[in-house]
Amino acid sequence: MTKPFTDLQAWREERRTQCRAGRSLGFVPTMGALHEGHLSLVQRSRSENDGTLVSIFVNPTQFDDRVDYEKYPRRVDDDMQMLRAAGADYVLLPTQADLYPDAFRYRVSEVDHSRTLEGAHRPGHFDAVLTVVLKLLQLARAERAYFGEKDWQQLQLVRGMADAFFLPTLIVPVGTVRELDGLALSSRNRRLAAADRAKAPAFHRALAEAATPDEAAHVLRGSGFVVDYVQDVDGRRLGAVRLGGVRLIDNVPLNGGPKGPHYESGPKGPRYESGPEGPHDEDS
Ligand code: PAJ
Repeated sequence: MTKPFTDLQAWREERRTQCRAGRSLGFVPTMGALHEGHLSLVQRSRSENDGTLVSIFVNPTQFDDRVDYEKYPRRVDDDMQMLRAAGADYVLLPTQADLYPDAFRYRVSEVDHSRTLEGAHRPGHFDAVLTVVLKLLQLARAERAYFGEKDWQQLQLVRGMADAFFLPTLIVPVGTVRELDGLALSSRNRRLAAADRAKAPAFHRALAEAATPDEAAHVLRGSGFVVDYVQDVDGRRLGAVRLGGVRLIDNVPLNGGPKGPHYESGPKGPRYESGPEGPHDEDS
């Protein structure tokens, strides 16, 4: 059974009861408009914990563009149905007033890596992400929290915050789920016009196949992408592009980097880069 919580106090009471009973919890924070990528995090959490909590909250503070925030897909009924089918135990559905009693006067800042790549193009974005993730982690009181490698920089910053503040929750990375044509699953993909959707797989291909970041950017511009950046950092190639006003981000391991076994769920199903069948080293 999947139990929704709109009342934070009711959830905190529920979690206290679970803690007293010694039940472990895995937590998957999301902004909804769920797809197989999110569900792979739920699946991983279910395999490692007694219970799984998913939160759905479209966090206004992390959108630098008002239109992007307003256009962000909201489909809670569909999400609930998917979470029931995926076997999530609890769903936290906080309101903005619940999560921001301080009206965002209190924030977590990382002053170095958060200002590069995505952070350079979206000022304040990662402060807002870290702030809401800290709030959610405090409410969840989970043993483990699951974050996708799709948002590589976010994952690194969340791990850094957990270390810096001695948070008791282990941050677990989960590999990117892709369409069979290589496009990373994203809630924003639905906003791509048909012609742009047909072009979109070239993004992942260019990141994976070009010899250098410059070459990847050149190939992408030649195919009609607006390139925000392509950069190699610590054995990973990260990129952000825009196609018809829709912004896409992705990243791939560089040669020799950990790729993980591929998993195919069927002819039309998504492809997992690492897991759910892959080796799961919690500290990797
Ligand atoms: P959202 O974009 O909804 O993503 C929720 C989680 O799903 C993130 O950890 C993200 O990396 C993961 N995810 C998204 N697409 C994926 C894919 N194709 N394969 C694997 N994992 C994928 O990221 C956020 O929400 C927000 O910033 C949040 C952390 C919830 C804070 O507001």
